[in-house]
Amino acid sequence: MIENIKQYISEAENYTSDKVDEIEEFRIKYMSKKGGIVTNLFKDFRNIPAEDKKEYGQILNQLKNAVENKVNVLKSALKTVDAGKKDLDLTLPGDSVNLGTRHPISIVRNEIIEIFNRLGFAIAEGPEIEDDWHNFSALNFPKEHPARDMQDTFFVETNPDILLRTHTSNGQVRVMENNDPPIRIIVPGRVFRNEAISARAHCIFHQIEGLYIDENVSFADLKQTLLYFAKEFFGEETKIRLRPSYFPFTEPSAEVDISCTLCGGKGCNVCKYTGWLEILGCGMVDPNVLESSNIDSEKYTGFAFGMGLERIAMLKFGIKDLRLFFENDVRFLSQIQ
Ligand code: 2U9
Repeated sequence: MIENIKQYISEAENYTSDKVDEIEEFRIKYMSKKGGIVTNLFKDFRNIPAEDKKEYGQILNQLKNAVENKVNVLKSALKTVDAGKKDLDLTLPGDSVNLGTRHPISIVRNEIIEIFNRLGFAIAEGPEIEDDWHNFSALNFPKEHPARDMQDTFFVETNPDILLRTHTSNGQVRVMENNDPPIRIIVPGRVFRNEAISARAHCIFHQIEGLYIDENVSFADLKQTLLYFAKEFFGEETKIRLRPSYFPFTEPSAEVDISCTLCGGKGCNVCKYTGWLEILGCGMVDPNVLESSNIDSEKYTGFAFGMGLERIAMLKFGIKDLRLFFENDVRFLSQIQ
């Protein structure tokens, strides 16, 4: 009898299956209240001679534990396999991935580039670290001009000839030096000015400048190009207005306003009740600038314009503080698409 039970123990310990039905069958075979092997052996207990009862009882409990243990182990293995199968269910939708958004300055830059591309302007670029000639002298800045002061310009170490460009115009100068007209380019890029950081100014900002040089380029061409740009960028109903201004590199020069994007010109707190918003500066390229790059100013004329992208992006998206563009806070960036 004892030998039989030992046989059952070894059978139970060696049993294995990964199917629910089979494991249940195994449990019933041993543990069923009606006719289960373990149940029957417990019933036989009373017929066991008194001197054998202790050994019989112990070995029988061993069998019961072996069966129960085996059932538990196999069932929990099944649960793990089930969970594993769930992970592998290829019909489930995937985990969503947070896609980034373009930076508002990039959005505005790309849109402006596209508009001028449609007018035949190619993209050019210049270096951020520049010499005095390409940033100032070739652009008709007099030696004593305040824009050259230490206050406005970041110089590289103590060399007064090497500086961080204060505008992207160095790109146009380099194109003029290396190409004959007609020239029709826009130059996007980062520029640097030694200014205190505030809601309206930063020491690093972004510009797009344009340059068009050919025979017979006139102020009317400039006005029409900028009107086309304003309508494309701010909406068909947009009007422009030019006010006389001064830049060393253009003559005549003008500042350009658009009719207020919020109130359409009626007056509101965005346009400070003037109905107009300043968006860029422009002018006819000064003959001195053409001659500095060996372009015949008797034969060719040109217009140029420049705009700050932070300002345009603030107007387009209704952003009140320019510092937000430099913080890279996703709570801000993700709101602008
Ligand atoms: C060459 C000749 C002329 C580029 C120009 C402006 C007017 C202008 C400002 C707008 C806001 C700079 O970002 S800002 O502070 N720019 O008003 N820029 S005309 O004129 C050039 C450039 C290159 C060879």
